[in-house]
Amino acid sequence: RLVRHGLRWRRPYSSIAASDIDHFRTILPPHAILSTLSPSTLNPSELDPYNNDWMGKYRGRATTVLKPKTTQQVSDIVRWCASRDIPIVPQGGNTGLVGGSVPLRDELVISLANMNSVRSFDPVSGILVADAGCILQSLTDYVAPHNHIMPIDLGAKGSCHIGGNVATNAGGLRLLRYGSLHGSVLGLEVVLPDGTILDQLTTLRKDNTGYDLKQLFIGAEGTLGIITAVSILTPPSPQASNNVILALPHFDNVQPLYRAVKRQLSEILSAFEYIDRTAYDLAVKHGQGRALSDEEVDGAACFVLVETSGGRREHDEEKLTDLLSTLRSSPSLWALREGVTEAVSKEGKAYKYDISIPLASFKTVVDTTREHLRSKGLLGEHAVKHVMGYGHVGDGNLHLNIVAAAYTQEIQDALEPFVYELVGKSLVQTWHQKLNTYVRCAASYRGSVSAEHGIGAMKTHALHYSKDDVSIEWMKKIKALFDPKGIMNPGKVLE
Ligand code: FAD
Ligand code: 2HG
Ligand code: ZN
Repeated sequence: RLVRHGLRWRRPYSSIAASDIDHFRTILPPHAILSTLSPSTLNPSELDPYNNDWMGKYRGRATTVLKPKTTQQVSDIVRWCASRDIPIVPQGGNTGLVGGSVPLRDELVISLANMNSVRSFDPVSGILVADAGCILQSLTDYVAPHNHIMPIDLGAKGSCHIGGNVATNAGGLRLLRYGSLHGSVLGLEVVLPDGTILDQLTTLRKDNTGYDLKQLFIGAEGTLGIITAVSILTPPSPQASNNVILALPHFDNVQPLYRAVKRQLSEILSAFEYIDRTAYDLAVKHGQGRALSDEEVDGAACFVLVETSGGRREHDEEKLTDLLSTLRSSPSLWALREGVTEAVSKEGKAYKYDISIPLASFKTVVDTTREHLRSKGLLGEHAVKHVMGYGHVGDGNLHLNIVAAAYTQEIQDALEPFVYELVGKSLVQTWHQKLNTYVRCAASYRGSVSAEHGIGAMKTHALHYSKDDVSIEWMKKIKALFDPKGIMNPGKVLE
């Protein structure tokens, strides 16, 4: 019996059996195998951290989690799974926000958490080679005494893995300055879906020897293979860093401010982040960072956080002071911005739309979504509590968050495809006052339905809003080429 899989047919998946656990015992020590299958005495709740995502939105039914320590062990496990048609979910820190890191059914979870050693660091070139399971913060701490920083920073740094960052091509708070991981990742080691080890762990800055295969795994969300090690370029630590938060009376102030800031700060500008008033109030309510004084926030519609990173403190401060009449420098300003996601999760259940749209439309998209939910009667303490926007202005990336009392089908149906149609390139249906009827008009912002978090399980059905049929067909061909059995993170990225 065969089942349809993208462009081809494949054998149905197998569930893990006790005999598979016996085989895994020949590869891994007992403590690296967590399984509820007989004869184990493991309590199923011990697998909850691996089966549930960070938002509490997606829940898998994995019976078994394996925690290999070496690349060879990963390879041996994957080879066995390929021979048995056992589907696999690679898992890093499980901080992903699109349901990519947890099983949809009873897939095998391979956690990279035990692969957490630095393999090498060259303080001259700044090139770091690390196991995929190294936590981002631990790598930041590792390179700090050598006066280097990681080229990526994000609110989940205390839990997310460098392998997970690469697999999601995470953007974060430093992208404006250091660019995307497609630029700073120099090499990868990957276990392919048949168990073969692809060694592209080069530490070369330049290597134009044909197709750059590693790029395919950056942002593939574990659908093409398991990243086991990463070679990454770390920039020198800035000698001076300043940050300042600005309370703005109108959203219309953001765009001219961004232009002025870019012009006046030029090379020392390292971040320009946006938080609307609702997001700010929520971050303060849930104790993220230091609140500004009542006087400072009086009449503020939104806030921007500007960071400079440069070579000479006096020079940078002078530039900033020239630009701004009041300067407040404090690490807790970043805590406030980074803490919005956590505050949102403390407030309720979040529907997250991570979108690329023109900066000028940030507020319109938030307001339009709020009004849409209001028109459906869904705004209120027991349904949608808040609609807010924050994100990375410099990258044109808005995080539209809708915070509800609970995840419900009604809210979900109200939001999708509404938000995707607003953002993507399909037709939208709008009410035409004069004609007194609905009209279909060409949308909208031709934006991206996933700027930095990925597609995961959440947006497979929405991929076509940002990718045309030809692109999706070639993505499917690439997937089929690397993973003909479709065992690697099934149901993620591609339907
Ligand atoms: P996981 O969540 O475990 O996995 C994510 C995906 O990658 C899954 O599809 C998984 O299968 C795959 N994967 C994981 N490890 C591997 C591997 N070794 N090989 C192959 N595939 C793998 N994202 C941003 O882009 N910018 C932000 O600013 C940002 N801030 C965040 C703040 C908070 C508080 C939280 C909770 C999340 C944030 N995120 C952000 C989401 C972001 O995607 C993740 O935090 C991070 O990149 C995922 O890393 P992880 O190790 O937790 O991966
Ligand atoms: C951020 O920029 C993250 O803080 C998370 O990408 C965004 O919670 C979100 O929607
Ligand atoms: Zn973000």
